[in-house]
Amino acid sequence: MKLHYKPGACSMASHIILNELGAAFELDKTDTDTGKTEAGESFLKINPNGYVPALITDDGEIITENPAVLQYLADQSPDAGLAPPNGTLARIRLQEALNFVSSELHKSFGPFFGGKELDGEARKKAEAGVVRRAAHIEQRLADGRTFLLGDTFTVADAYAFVVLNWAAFVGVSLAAHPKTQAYVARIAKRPASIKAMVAEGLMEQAA
Ligand SMILES: N[C@@H](CCC(=O)N[C@@H](CS)C(=O)NCC(=O)O)C(=O)O
Repeated sequence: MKLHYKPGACSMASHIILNELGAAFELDKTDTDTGKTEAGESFLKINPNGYVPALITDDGEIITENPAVLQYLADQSPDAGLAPPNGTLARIRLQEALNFVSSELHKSFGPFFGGKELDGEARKKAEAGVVRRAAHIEQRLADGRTFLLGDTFTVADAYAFVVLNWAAFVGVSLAAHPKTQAYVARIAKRPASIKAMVAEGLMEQAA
């Protein structure tokens, strides 16, 4: 398998899951600005939308869109338990969580990555948008559960972790949501997360 990624971007969720699974994979650091893969090919031929992640399977299929890529990966090794079995209510709950992360939480960061400096009212509004969506994560964790669906880590947690981690990067405080902060710190300590962050150049390898 080959994962087209950008350091620290949402594609890191799939990178973490590949590590969790101990799968054999290659990485291609793709430049979405120039539209070129690491090998210098046109990325638009792989994903006409021009964004990561894009996963090339061992059969040569191209899979895009975070919720689809993540579920595909989880289904390669069902025994790893990174997604509940298809056809169960638990799987629907996973899809509910993935869609929330994708279309609400992830998109709430859009204004910070729009290429324009945010100041004054625009910044306040953008910060409030992130904090409002993070409140939903806080509610999910209110009963003391470790992860979004309960006590088992799933692909939705990898995706939520990567997105929530952007808060620190763009300078949005999640102090109003202490359980969410602890959740992010917990997932950051997983060996699969550390390995992905080191490989993507976000942190140094511990001595
Ligand atoms: N709907 C897409 C969104 C993916 C996305 O937003 N990717 C960002 C990185 S987090 C990206 O590649 N942006 C570069 C661009 O759009 O040119 C998905 O869920 O996979």
